[in-house]
Amino acid sequence: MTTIHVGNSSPPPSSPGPGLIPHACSASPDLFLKIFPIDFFFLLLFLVCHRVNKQTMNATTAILRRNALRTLRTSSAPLSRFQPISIRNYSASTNYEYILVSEPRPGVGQITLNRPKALNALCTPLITELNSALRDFQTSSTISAILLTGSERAFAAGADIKEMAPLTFSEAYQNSFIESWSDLTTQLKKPLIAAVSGHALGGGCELALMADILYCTATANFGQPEIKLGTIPGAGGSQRLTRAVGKAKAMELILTGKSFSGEEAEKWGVAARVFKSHEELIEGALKTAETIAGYSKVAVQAAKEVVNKSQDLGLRDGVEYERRVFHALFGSQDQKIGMKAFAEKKKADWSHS
Ligand code: CO8
Repeated sequence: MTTIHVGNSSPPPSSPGPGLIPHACSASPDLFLKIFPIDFFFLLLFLVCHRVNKQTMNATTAILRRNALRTLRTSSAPLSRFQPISIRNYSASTNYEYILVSEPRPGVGQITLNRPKALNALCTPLITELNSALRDFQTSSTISAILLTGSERAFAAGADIKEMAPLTFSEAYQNSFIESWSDLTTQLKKPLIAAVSGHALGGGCELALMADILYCTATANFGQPEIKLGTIPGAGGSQRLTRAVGKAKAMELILTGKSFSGEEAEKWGVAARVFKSHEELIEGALKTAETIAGYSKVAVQAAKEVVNKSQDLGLRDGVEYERRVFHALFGSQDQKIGMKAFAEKKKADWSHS
């Protein structure tokens, strides 16, 4: 696995453009050299002002850059609020405590939940890091598909119970506890594959259900055991699991807190595929991610968008929505490239536009 450097690497400007920091002493030194014989005092004054101004500007630029990086790493704001930022030349994995970030295959970004002592229990800092890594992959020009996984023993054993235990209603309500979790799926435009081995319970099960494609091992342990803790699923479990397995099964699972296996997950349509071992799971998920990364990014984004719309719209509106996006793709270069390549029996060389 190689560590990934994402985003553009344009250095910050060494000095701001005209008008950014207006100053009486910002005129060209040449001009002042011309008037040097006339008034030496003013030249001296200019040089002092110019130097002070430049130092101030450099310091300001450095502060802005530092603050931008800090914001990028800690914010849990929705993805939509994040525009590509030019200051993104850093190793994504070095500063994370609870996740590992890598690019195991061309075009594939991998996030591995890495809090082994707590079976990857989803504490707030872990979710903040996960959001940050997903945002980086979303804005990266080289990443086309994302793999999210945990360890062999646990994908994630739920939200961090010890963190939640003392939380009051007003704290949870006023701070919109876990609201940013759902941004992962609603804002991410690149395909997300969850590879689940071991426990995927409570919030862990919900996180896996947020992915676009779910793969698991036969022995994976899914469940919504919140009822045993005196609460209910809070990150979409009652909605996504019900859509996946139907009301009767979802009701039974959520009301009893009973677990279900990876094999059952595949049989019930929760998982797209099931694998015998952890190694096969990761390899299978990477292959799928690599296949997706080999297609036109425009078409992949559109495909994900229309499938997701089916979850929100009625059939008639959904079909109409799909047709609109289908029509729109005739405006893309990749539709021309793909169809021409087929007719000429060649491999398509996508432009991603
Ligand atoms: N939160 C915090 N710590 C956890 C969690 C968790 N969810 N799960 C496991 N751990 C910790 C244990 O406390 C233990 O720590 P320590 O060694 O310090 O005592 C360590 O992980 C290992 O766990 P076990 O010793 O219990 O390991 P076992 O192999 O015996 O059991 C189980 C594994 C079955 C997974 C067991 O740990 C378990 O039942 N965990 C709790 C599962 C659960 O109830 N999950 C649902 C949590 S509630 C939830 O997710 C609500 C979602 C609401 C929306 C999202 C909100 C953020």
